[in-house]
Parts: sequence; C-alpha cells; structure tokens
Amino acid sequence: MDFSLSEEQLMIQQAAKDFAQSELMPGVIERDDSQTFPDELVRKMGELGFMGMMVNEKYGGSGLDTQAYVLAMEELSKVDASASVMVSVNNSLVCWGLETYGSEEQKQKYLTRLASGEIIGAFCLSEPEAGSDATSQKTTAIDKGDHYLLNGTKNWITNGGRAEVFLVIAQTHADKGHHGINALIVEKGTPGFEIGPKENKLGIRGSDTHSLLFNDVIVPKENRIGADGFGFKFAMKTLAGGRIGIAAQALGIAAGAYELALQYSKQRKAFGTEISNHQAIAFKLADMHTKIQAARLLVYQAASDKDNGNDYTLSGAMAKLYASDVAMETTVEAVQIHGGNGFVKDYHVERLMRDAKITQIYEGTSEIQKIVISRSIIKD
Ligand code: COS
Repeated sequence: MDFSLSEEQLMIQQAAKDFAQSELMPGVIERDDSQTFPDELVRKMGELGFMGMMVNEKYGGSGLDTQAYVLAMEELSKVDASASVMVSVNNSLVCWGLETYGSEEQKQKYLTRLASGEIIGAFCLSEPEAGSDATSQKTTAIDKGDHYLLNGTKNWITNGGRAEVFLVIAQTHADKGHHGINALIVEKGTPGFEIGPKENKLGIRGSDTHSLLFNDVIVPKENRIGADGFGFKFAMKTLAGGRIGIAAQALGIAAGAYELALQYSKQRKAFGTEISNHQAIAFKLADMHTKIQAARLLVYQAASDKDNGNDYTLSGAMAKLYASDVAMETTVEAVQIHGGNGFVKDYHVERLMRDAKITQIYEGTSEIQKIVISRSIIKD
C-alpha cells in the first residue's frame, strides 16, 4: 500500500489549508454563535474548485480524484466543519450522484452549475420516521403520466435553506417496497415546496439545516434519476461514497483539535514547566496522534478503493465508524488538555467537540456502519 501523495494532491491539500486559515478561520466563532454561513464564502470555495472536486471538467468540475477530495476535506474540517459539510454534501452526494446516474440533459442543466459552485445542492433521504430505516419512506411520488406528484416531509436537510437543487427520495410503488422508490430532482421555488424552519443545533451550527415540506409538488418525469424504482439503490450507492467524505471530515475535526492541544501544551505552564512535559498530558497526545493516523489510513484506504474501482462500501463504513469515534474522543481530550480555557469559545476546541458528535450520526449512524460492516464480513 503506497499512500504517497502526488504533486497535484499536495497542491490541493495546501490550497485547502491556506483557504481554511485565511478565509474560514476569521469569523468561525461568530458564525457558530449566530448559526450563519456567508454565501460569499461558498462562492469563494466554488471559485477554488472545492464544490465539484471529482466532477469531470467537461461538466464544470475540477476533475480530481477521491484522494484529493479527502485531503481538502481534512484541511477545511480542521477549522470549520460547517463549511466542510456543505462541501461534502455538494460533492459526494449531489454532484457524484448526478454525474454517475443522471441523464446527459440533467448533467447539462444541473451538474454544471452545481460543480462550479454557482449553486449548491441538497440530498433528501431522512424523514421524521425514516432515518436509519431508510427503506420506510413515507414521502410519496405518485406517477401521474408525464409527472410525479410529490407529498411528504424531509428532515435535517443540510443546505436546506440555500440549495437550488434537491435530490429527493420518495416512494412511488408502495407494493414494491424499496424497489418502488425513486430519486427526483426538485428545484427550489417549485409550487407546493416549502422550506421549514432552520434547526438550532448542538454543532456544525454554521451549516444550514432545515426540514422540507412537499405538498402536491409537480415534478416532471424527466427529473427522475435512473430507471423507475432505482431510487433506493441510488441513495445507498451515493451514501457509500458520502461516508468517505464524512470520515474525512471527522478526521479533520480530530486533527484540528489535536494540533491546537499540542500547541497549547507546549505554551501553557503548570508546576514550573510546560504541561507537555507532564506525562499525563504527553500520553494523551501520544494516544491522539496514533488514533488520528490510524483513522487517516482508513480514510485513504477507502478513497483509494473508490479511485481504483474497487468496492468501497466496507472500507468507507469502517473509515467513518473509526474516524468519527476518534473525532469524538480526541476533541474531548483536547478540551481536557486546555482545562478551563477549553471550556470557553475563544480556544476553538469546545466547538470542535460539539461538531464531532454529528459525524457519529449523519450519513448513517455508527450503529448503521456496524450493520454494513458486519453484513459485509459475514457474507464473505
Ligand atoms: N450499494 C448498493 N446497494 C445497496 C447498498 C449499497 N451500499 N446497501 C444496500 N443496498 C441494497 C441492497 O442490495 C438491497 O437491494 P436488493 O433488495 O435489490 O438486493 C436494498 O438496498 C435494501 O438493502 P437491505 O435489504 O440491506 O435493507 P435494510 O433495510 O436491511 O438496511 C441499511 C439497509 C441499514 C444498510 C440502509 O437502510 C442504510 O444505509 N440506512 C442508513 C441510511 C442513512 O445513511 N441515513 C442517513 C440519511 S442521510 S444524512
């Protein structure tokens, strides 16, 4: 296994690091407080090519591989996980899903604008009663000949209030179970489509999370992605890649907190010396560093599987499961190393600790990842 990075990958990593430090760091605490993320920063990420990193250049993307994408995700997430979740959803769920399974017309109409960051997208699977149990979709898309009539509610949708394009999973043929589910492209502003109130969240507070309400929304047939009944497979295939993005986000949150804790421990003095000289702190740093590197290798393995055309459902689930646990553990330890300062906002680690929690929940909880992993190893 050789994970040495190419010139291009190193360049992307540096560009993401520079952007995170110069553009995301200023105001990150205030954005968390006020629960806002400026459109201006999304536009800049689009200009730098971060919104459609893996999309072919002919559709306005950057034409990069998954490895470059996870490197960028790690760097952005070290500073601002609210920004990186927007990047992750737009790249892995929306753009990848459209490029891989969309028709040429759909790609021309939607993907080109999404990949360049001109507009952003949202992926709408979760419902009030269908999060982990994703086959139990209550949202319906009834076949009316030349269009679908969409009714239902979607919950906790990232980019919900800002997206222009929504990929909505809904049940068309209830008698066929998950084989009767479709994925539809719904545009913002379509009559009957309402954006619900913004969620007031524990973490990633700068990201824009809403419920969505569909009331007799007419969606043209040409907006269905893939064949009739392909929607559940579409969601599963797309989420398998999405989980690599979230694993990289978790890795970044962990690494960001660790870097802050290391730096702090070399400055803060107690009992006459820098606290990094106390074994209680040094051993914490050793554990954090080791676990972060193990998480990084799992993320790189999953990215490499995707880039090399191997199955990445298992490696992506393992990367997400492990990296999100490491994010949680590491950020808690980073707060501990900072002591009282860790508990106040100015030192960033309390925010990273709050942000870490969602990585164990969205795009499949840790328990769902264990279902995916255990089924995969038992069947082999
Ligand atoms: N790639 C392709 N197809 C997949 C797949 C994958 N990674 N995972 C499952 N499928 C397919 C199965 O092959 C099966 O198709 P067939 O019936 O044609 O064989 C179908 O999907 C249903 O799978 P299964 O029978 O395993 O369904 P279950 O209800 O037992 O659960 C899990 C499947 C739990 C893995 C799925 O519901 C899941 O991932 N849930 C979490 C969803 C999620 O991430 N929610 C968060 C929302 S996004 S923030």
